[in-house]
This record gives sequence, C-alpha cells and structure tokens, in this order.
Amino acid sequence: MLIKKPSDIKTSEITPENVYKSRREFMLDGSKLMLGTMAGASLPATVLAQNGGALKARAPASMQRAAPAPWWAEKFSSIKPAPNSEPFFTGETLTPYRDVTHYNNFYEYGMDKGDPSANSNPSQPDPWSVAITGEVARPGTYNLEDILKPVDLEERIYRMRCVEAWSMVIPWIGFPLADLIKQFEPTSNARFIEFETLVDPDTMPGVTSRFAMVNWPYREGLRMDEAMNPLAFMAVGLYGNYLPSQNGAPMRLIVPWKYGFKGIKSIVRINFRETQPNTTWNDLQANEYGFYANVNPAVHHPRWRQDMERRLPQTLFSRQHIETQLFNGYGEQVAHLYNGMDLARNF
Ligand SMILES: Nc1nc2c(c(=O)[nH]1)N[C@H]1C(S)=C(S)[C@@H](COP(=O)(O)O)O[C@H]1N2
Ligand SMILES: [Mo]
Repeated sequence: MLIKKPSDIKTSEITPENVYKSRREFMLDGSKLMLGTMAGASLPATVLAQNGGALKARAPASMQRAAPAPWWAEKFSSIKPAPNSEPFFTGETLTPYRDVTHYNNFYEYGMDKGDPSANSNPSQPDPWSVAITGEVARPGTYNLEDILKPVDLEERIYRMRCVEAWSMVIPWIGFPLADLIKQFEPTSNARFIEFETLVDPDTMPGVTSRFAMVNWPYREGLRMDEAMNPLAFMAVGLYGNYLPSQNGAPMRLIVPWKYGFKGIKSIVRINFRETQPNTTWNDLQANEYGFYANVNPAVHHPRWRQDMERRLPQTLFSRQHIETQLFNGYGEQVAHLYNGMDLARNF
C-alpha cells in the first residue's frame, strides 16, 4: 500500500484471460456446488438442512474450507441470511469468490496481492485465543469458541473500498462488533477500541521480510461510538463458509464506511482505552493515512484519487470504473458520527 502505485499492479493480476478463467472456474464450481449440496458433500448436513440454500452466496464447493472442529460446524449451522435491502445488502453484483480470496492485502504474508493465498496456512486456526485488555470489567484471555458462543451469526453483503482505489462486494458471515464489546462490559473510561493482529514469524513470511516497513503487530482502532455502530462487523466467514486464512481467519474486523485497511485481520488482542490508539498505516505515513480513514471522494490520497474506483474483477470489455460515494454509500447510517468535524482535516 505504501510501496505500490496502481501502475505497479502486475498485469497478470488483471489480464482478461485471468479474469475470464477465474469467472469460468467460478461458474463451474457453482454447478459443482449445487451437486455437492444435493449430495450433502460440501458442508455439514446441519448447515444444509437449516439454511436450505437461503444464504445469498455460497463458496464454490471445491474451494470450501473443511470444518476444523465440531463447534465451528455447529456455529455455522444457523446463519441468518442477508435481507434484500440496504444497508446490510447491496443490489450490486457480488465479487466472485475466486477474486475475494486471491486478490488480498495481508502484508504479514507478503506484499503482492497473490501472496496471502499462496503463503498462508489453508487450515482453520483452532484453537484461537483473544486477549481482552484495558478499560473493561471482564478482562482476560478468551477462547474464540467462548466469544462466539453467545452471538448469532448473520450474512452481510457490504461494499469494500480499498484506499488503493479498487473495490469489491463481499458476502461476509459474522456478527455485530457491538455484540462482542458488550460481553466484556467496557468501563466509562473506554472511549476507543484497539485491535492487534497475530505476529508469527514461523508462519508469516512478511513479518521477517526486510521489505516490510510495518512495525508489527498490525494495529487498528476505532472510536467507541464508531465501534458500537450497527454496521461495524466482526467477520468469521464469507460466502457461507469459514473465513479463508488470506482473508483474516479466524476473525477480522469489517468497517464498510472506511477504507479497507481499517479491517484488521486475524485478531489476537482487543484493548479498550481512554486515548486514541496508534494505528499501523497512520504510524507509517501520517499524511497519507489518517486515523478515521472514512471513504471520501473529496479527500484524495497523494497517490490515489479517491473520487473513482475500480470494481473488481475488471475485464477488457468492462473496466468497471465507478464513482466512489461518501462514506462508501453508508452515510445515512454513519454521517452523524462526524457532525461538526472537518473531514478534510480528520481524514
Ligand atoms: N493484519 C492485517 N490486516 C489487514 C491488512 C494487512 O496487511 N494486515 N490489509 C488491510 C487492507 S489494506 C485491506 S484493503 C483489507 C483487505 O481485505 P481482504 O484481503 O479480505 O479483501 O485488509 C486489511 N487488513
Ligand atoms: Mo486496502
């Protein structure tokens, strides 16, 4: 993100042949998925019985990740499908599963878009624990299983706009961030929330790479009222299945009205605090990446205009350049959070 200009994006990542191939693969997998579904082969039977195909989107059968433990399958056995209306749904075409899972930013696994899918462990990390620290009544180290036990999983289809001026439409599975926060009972001093990603030099080649300028762990944060907004979401899956490692397994943040870099992946620590936390990209280049990082077509990044975006996948025949919307189109839900703030200064 810091290093790559749009002109540096490898053409192999966007050639029409690749896009065509991945499209075709997706369609083929889609038909396999239907057979697999009928045979009950691709997901635990409970999933099929209870959802009955009611989810808006399913991962292609051949690309689905196996259930790591019975509790995960149990959790995924009842997922509330996305409604047919905004803001938890968009009428736009979904970005194909193949693109969502093979065009990624996850610098812990490398800086190229293909690195995270190539370098990350394809099996679901389990067990996984998350440290809850700071201004809360119930600090501690919790198993993900226990954090997920009381929450209801739902599907949400959100636009995701990267600061690099590309965007996708992704069907996530997860639960409101507010439902996680309430479990730990923040104190009245908790004005901000801070997140950290796993750092594992043995499995994450990016964290020992001499090209990475990031001061690991990757960190992100939100103001508490932003975190409590109903749109802020903790994702544990996409396309009806467990989150692939390259997308931030087992649990990552989604803040659809902000640039993608706020959506921190593979979270191992959540800290509640009184003061605004430091965040990875802001630390690296404060004039390029703000703390707020609200999608804003009027405030440009020095290397990327922000009034347009490329909706992936692009093809030779359709370049998919569309206008970027203020707050990524979620202004009705979130604009009030920034009343009286100068968005050009607080970018
Ligand atoms: N830990 C961590 N989280 C991260 C990143 C990263 O490099 N490391 N990249 C961010 C950026 S720039 C974007 S656009 C999104 C991409 O999410 P996706 O690969 O699931 O589409 O993840 C964000 N979360
Ligand atoms: Mo991004």
